[in-house]
Amino acid sequence: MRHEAGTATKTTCPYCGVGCGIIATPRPNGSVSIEGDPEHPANFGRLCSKGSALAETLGTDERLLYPQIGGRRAAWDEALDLVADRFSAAIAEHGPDSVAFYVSGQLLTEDYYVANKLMKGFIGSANIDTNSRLCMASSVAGHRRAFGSDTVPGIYEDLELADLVVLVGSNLAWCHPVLYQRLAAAKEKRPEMKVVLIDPRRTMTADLADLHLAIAPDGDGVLFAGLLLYLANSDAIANGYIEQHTNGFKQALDAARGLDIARVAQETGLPAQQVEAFYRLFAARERTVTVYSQGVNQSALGTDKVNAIINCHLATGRIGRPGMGPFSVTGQPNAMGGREVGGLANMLAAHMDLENAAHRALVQRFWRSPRMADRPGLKAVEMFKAVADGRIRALWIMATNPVDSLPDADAVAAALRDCPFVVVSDIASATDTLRHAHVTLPSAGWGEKDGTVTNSERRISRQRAFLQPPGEARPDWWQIAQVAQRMGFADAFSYAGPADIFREHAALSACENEGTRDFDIGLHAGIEAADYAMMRPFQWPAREGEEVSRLFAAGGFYTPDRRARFVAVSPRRRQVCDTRYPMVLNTGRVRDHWHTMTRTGKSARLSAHLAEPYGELHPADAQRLGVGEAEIVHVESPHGAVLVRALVSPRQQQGSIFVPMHWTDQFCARGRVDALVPALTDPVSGQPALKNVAVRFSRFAAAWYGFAVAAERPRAEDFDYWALARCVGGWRLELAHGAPHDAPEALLRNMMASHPPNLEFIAFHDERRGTHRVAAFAGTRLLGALYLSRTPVAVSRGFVVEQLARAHAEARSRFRVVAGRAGADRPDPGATVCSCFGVGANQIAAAARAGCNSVAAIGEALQAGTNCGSCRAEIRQIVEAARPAAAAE
Ligand SMILES: Nc1nc2c(c(=O)[nH]1)N[C@H]1C(S)=C(S)[C@@H](COP(=O)(O)OP(=O)(O)OC[C@H]3O[C@@H](n4cnc5c(=O)[nH]c(N)nc54)[C@H](O)[C@@H]3O)O[C@H]1N2
Ligand SMILES: Nc1nc2c(c(=O)[nH]1)N[C@H]1C(S)=C(S)[C@@H](COP(=O)(O)OP(=O)(O)OC[C@H]3O[C@@H](n4cnc5c(=O)[nH]c(N)nc54)[C@H](O)[C@@H]3O)O[C@H]1N2
Ligand code: SF4
Ligand SMILES: [Mo]
Repeated sequence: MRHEAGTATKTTCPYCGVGCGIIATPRPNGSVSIEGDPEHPANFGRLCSKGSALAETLGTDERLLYPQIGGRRAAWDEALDLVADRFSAAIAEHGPDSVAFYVSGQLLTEDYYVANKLMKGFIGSANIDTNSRLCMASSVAGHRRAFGSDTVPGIYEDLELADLVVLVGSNLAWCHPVLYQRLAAAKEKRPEMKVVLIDPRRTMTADLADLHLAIAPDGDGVLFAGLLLYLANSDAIANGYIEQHTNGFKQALDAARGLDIARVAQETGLPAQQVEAFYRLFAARERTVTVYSQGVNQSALGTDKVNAIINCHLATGRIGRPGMGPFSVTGQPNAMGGREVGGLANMLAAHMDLENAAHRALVQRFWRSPRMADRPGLKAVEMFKAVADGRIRALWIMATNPVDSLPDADAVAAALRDCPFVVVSDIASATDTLRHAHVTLPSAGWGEKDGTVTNSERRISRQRAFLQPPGEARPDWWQIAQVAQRMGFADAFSYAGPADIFREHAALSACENEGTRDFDIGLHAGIEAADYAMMRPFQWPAREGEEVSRLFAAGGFYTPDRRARFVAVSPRRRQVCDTRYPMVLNTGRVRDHWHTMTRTGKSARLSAHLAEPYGELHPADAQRLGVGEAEIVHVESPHGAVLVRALVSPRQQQGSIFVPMHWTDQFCARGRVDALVPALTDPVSGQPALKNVAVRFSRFAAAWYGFAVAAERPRAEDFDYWALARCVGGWRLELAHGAPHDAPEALLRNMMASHPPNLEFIAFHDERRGTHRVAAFAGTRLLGALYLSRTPVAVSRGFVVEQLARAHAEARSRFRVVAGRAGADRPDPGATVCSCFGVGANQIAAAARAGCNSVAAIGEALQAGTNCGSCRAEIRQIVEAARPAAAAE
């Protein structure tokens, strides 16, 4: 369905697993208005910075528009025929296990369902795995070990109803911002509610925490096993629940033996009083929710960590009741949907088990398929090893960017380079993975395609189209179905649209279910296209005549005896460092970017918050290695290296360096952090350990540093360090280089994409100090400016960036550009904090010094923090830092 300008469409955000409802309204001028949907039960109208900026990412520049074969434009028919032929040929010659699909939690459920059906039921291999392996696999495995099914028992409201919320390895403020805001609002209403944060770093989420445990990397298993022991000796223990609904309590307790508070403190690097304070809080508060995310999952001990947490909830019977439960928050918008359709190599469709012969028979009957995979396929990391050693001869990658996001990422690139046939379906025209594609398929993106996604609380919502796909882009489900038809499976893949697929998926979930499987959306098994179009968000299970929002309060687990299983985890902490690689590399996310930045990198607003790859390290480590603030550091492991900006901060633990996962070869010289990460996985879940990597770092000896802006994308590839970001009116560029530079004017000229005849340079040189500033104007327009210095360049980025969009008729205004500073009449706004209103740190600090002594007061004075609210924690920090200064004035 296509909409006229002015028609509002209800849809769901394509970023994180909170799954916020959005109202999108195309405007007559071609832009789109994006608002939170006040009726959506995930967000009730709120949106975070990324959701609010969605309109800025919808432009058709940098989009794939046509299929390509070997880099030349091809017709859809030719490309699809080729994919089908090459897959069929590989299967005929080397068997079904010689081909693979690597898919994504960013596919819609309908896309995912079709991909899984083709691979498992028609090709007859289980070689379909997903980037959710890097994301949720340990939670899935932990759920299945404990509950017998991959079930998230609780709902978002539980975070608001709880008396204690424990956040483990979750930077909720930046990664699930709307859920964080719901929690923050609930805590403001009920200040007696407590929040504990368990994270080696003091993240912005600590802003809300009454207690922050800066745990040693991978210490969580020990902490929660010790908690189990503590709970067993407290009033919190729920003997009735344990007896009636669980097995294995005694063994779990035995495994934790000896973990008294002193031992736990020693193993986790935490002060004993902190451990005790946490244990006491947990024991005393029945309404407890433990939220966990990648600090738990992305570990070689990930599944054990998950079960150590779940054990504590089972032992206290705090599960499935209001305000209680273990809560794995999912990362991607459809991580849950992918699990529901069986998109992981070790699962079948509709939460059925690949290892279960009855389940296999049921699904095969339902699909009327010629064959059925009967053993688990290759999990992501193994899959790429199999690509490397030639076992996989044809690979189709959809909606993920493995050359950046898989561990040992340089080896992944090499494997793709050598693979005989690689197909990539994406929306972006240039990614590090697309470089290796033999066939490139242009997908319809968010706002252009229809389907469903499931959020962290099991809520299924519609994504709806409100724009025409650009060029010849087509939805992913269509691409897969077309290939399936051409491989000879026309009957089973002749879907007219996503409604057809959803209906089939719903019917399979209910097929011979009768309450034996958790995932059941039988209520929608007969849904018509018109009802699908109108479908409102709902939670599963959704059976006829039954409403369930939470599970397991009264047992009813999906194990054979319907009892939950305690898992006897033998807790240990994983220490990875040695004398050669003495530092821990920790990786993760920043507030305003999404993964490999193919979408958020298009937004100037989102790129302003953090504009380059950085390594956050403790002042003591920086000093020890002679690294100054804002210098460049070289971080390396035996697998690879990156160059990142040093961000010296006491929020970071000593001995550890944090590098975000977002920067790729498209945006910087050497920032692909997964090149450093070994391909080491959790033995149960196969999830890679992305957060605890042994590295060393050293200062990069820069001969000079540079900062530049340019109206057109500048050339930067010649420099050792470069990082490119969008800004209003063009691009901004950070530089550093080991060898001396050429004449600054020549340098700037070389970087600039075009050179109109009226180009005019104005420069300032201080040879003695090594400071150079050059600006290039064409008429009144600034086309480029470059600032060079022997130390990190100190011009006002905010000011310089703004000059691209201004007219410079007067000499004075041109000289200011060269100076890189506003006049005294216009103070430097400082680094962007509030991306919605473009308010900088200096402005906030000035307002705080002038008497705005709360986040609310800053909001009234500057608007900062009053739209999406994602920056409120940062504002509070600045206000607090300004307090003593204000008092002294
Ligand atoms: N802004 C933004 N939001 C996102 C995304 C994004 O790209 N950008 N991506 C989405 C996706 S797919 C995901 S999976 C989620 C991830 O959401 P989160 O898991 O919240 O995010 P991360 O930054 O990956 O990691 C969380 C924290 O784990 C901590 N950590 C590291 N090691 C340990 C440890 O041993 N123990 C403990 N307790 N903590 C540890 C890190 O310091 C980090 O602060 O975010 C989603 N939301
Ligand atoms: N070191 C380290 N590595 C990590 C992590 C970490 O914390 N640390 N986190 C891991 C986690 S949790 C995750 S989820 C992954 C994420 O890593 P990736 O999945 O590799 O990252 P994305 O940038 O989200 O890639 C999505 C791709 O799909 C494209 N795309 C967008 N919409 C569509 C569509 O509708 N159809 C198609 N076909 N393509 C589309 C985008 O342009 C982009 O190229 O990274 C993992 N890697
Ligand atoms: S919290 Fe932000 S990124 Fe996540 S779904 Fe909501 S608006 Fe989108
Ligand atoms: Mo993720």
